[in-house]
Amino acid sequence: MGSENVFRFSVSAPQKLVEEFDTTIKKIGYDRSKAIQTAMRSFLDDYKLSHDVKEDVAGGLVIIYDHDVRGLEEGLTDIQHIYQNIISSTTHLHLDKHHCLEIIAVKGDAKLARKLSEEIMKKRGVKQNRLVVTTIAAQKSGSPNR
Ligand code: NI
Repeated sequence: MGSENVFRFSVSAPQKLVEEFDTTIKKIGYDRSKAIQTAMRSFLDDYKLSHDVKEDVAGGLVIIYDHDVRGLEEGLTDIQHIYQNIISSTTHLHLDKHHCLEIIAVKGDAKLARKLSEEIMKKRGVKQNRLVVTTIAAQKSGSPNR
């Protein structure tokens, strides 16, 4: 680590986000550099798992969408029918009057899981979309004690 080159760079962000970020990292004793580095690493890990993996994966796609957007619910159901081969279940939570959260459990081809996620993200009214997966192979080679 000590021999690693360190670069400085500046980042623009909305004031509110920066304030919340600073308040939060203060609580856990991180400075901005450490917190940003941690966030960058976890972003890269997520990206690798959800984009670079070629074998089968298992996990979930968590989406939050605007309940009031006309046709969105039907559109999301249509997409899920197309990808039914990799979807094992869907759980729907009515968050408040205007927002729904859906957890779509996926198991199968990583490429299809990513495509499902991308198709959903394209829909107007989808506010958050997070695909969290692990490789099935990684579990097989994991600790035998579990
Ligand atoms: Ni709902």
